[in-house]
Amino acid sequence: MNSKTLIASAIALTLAATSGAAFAAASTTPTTTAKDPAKREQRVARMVKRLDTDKDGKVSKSEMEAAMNATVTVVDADKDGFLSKQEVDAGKDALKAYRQKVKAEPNATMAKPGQLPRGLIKHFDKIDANKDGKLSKEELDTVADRMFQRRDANKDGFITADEFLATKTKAKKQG
Ligand SMILES: [Ca+2]
Ligand SMILES: [Ca+2]
Ligand SMILES: [Ca+2]
Repeated sequence: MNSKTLIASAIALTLAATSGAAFAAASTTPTTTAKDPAKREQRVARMVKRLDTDKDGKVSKSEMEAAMNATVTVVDADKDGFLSKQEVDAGKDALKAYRQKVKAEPNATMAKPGQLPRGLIKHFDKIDANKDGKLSKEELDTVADRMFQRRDANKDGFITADEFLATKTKAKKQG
């Protein structure tokens, strides 16, 4: 536990207190929703842990890129170095299958891919800057870069769990 985690917990508690008995309900009933702040915090903590390969408690750009590359490698089914629309469509299943494979061989040095960015299908045509119908590494890097900048609220070149939480909350409210 570092101070940032503590601050995040404090914020979550404050939010729960101001929204009535939400916190009490969440801790006593087994039914949890996506809105449960404690649950979301756990999820973010797990994600940071997975991405944070040098274990300094925050996610650097190169750590983010490494995860992105691992994801792209799995999703790029025909291994031509580009992601077609079909590959992106099937990406979620491909990642799921891959994760099961990693689980089955815990000693193998396999990269741990993250999730496909949610907007990848929706914004496929926009991301495909040169309009050749597939996403190149460069095109994906541009997106990853933009994502990183947006999340790195204090612009120190690292994304902390707090910053991940902040962007997630904003995204939720829009939808
Ligand atoms: Ca790190
Ligand atoms: Ca491909
Ligand atoms: Ca392209």
